[in-house]
Amino acid sequence: MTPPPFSTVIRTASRDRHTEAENSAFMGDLLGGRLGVEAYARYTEQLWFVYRALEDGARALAGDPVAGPFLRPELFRLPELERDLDHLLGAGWSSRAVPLPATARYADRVTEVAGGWPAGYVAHHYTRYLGDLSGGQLIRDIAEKTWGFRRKGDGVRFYVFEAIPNPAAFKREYRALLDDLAVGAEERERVLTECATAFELNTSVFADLAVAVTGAPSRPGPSRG
Ligand code: 1FH
Repeated sequence: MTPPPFSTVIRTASRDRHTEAENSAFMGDLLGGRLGVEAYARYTEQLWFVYRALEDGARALAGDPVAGPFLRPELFRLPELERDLDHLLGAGWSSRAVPLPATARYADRVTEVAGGWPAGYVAHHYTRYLGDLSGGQLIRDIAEKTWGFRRKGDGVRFYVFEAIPNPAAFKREYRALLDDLAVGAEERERVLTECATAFELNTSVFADLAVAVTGAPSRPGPSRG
C-alpha cells in the first residue's frame, strides 16, 4: 500500500484544529458583523507581527534546501498589510502597534524555527499562506460587505494575491512541494506537530483578541459541524 502524499497527511492532521480556529468566538463575531471596524483593524495589526516574523524569516532561509522552494515572492504579504494598516489605523500606526501576548509568542516561535529548523518554518508557512489562499477569500468578501472597503482595495489588500492569478493551480504546486519536502519520516512527524502548534497559536491570538476587543473572554463558538 502506498502511503498518502505528505500534503494529504498534513491536511488531514490539521482538520480538527482548523475547525476549532474557524469556530472561535472572535472570528464568528467579526465575520457575523457583530464587531466594529476597530476589531478588524486590531486583528489586522496582529497579523502584521506574524507576517513580519514569517517574511524576515524567509529572507534568512533563501537558498535553504528544505524551506527555500516554498519562499515564493508572490506570497509576501507585508507590503499589503502595511497599506491596509495605513488605511485602517492612520499614518504612524507602527509606532503604536502592540502585539498581544499570544501574538508575541506566535511571532517568537516563527522567528525561532526560521533561525534553526527550516522544516518547522515550513509548517508555519503552510498554515498561514495556504489558509490565506483558501478561506482568506471568504474573509475578504465579508469584510468588504461589512465595513464597506472598496473591492480588493485598501483594508483588504492582505487577502488579494495580485501575483497569483490562479490560486487553485498555485495550491496544487504548493502541495507538490510539500509532498517532496526534503526531510525524512521522523522529521515529517515533527512537522505535523509544529503545524498543530501553528493552528493553536492562531486560536490563542483570537482568544486574546476577544478579550482585548470585547473585554470578555472567548466563549466557545457555535459548532458548525
Ligand atoms: Fe482555512 N480554509 N479558513 N484557515 N485553511 C481552507 C483551507 C485552509 C476558512 C476556510 C477554509 C483559517 C481560517 C479560515 C488553512 C488555514 C487556516 C479552505 C479550503 C477553506 C474553505 C478547504 C479545501 O481546500 O477543501 C475560513 C472560513 C476561515 C475563517 C473564518 C486559519 C485558522 C488558518 C490558520 C492559520 C489551511 C492551512 C488550509 C489549507 C488546507 C490544505 O492543506 O489544503 C481562519 C479561522 C482565519 C479563524 C481567521 C480566523
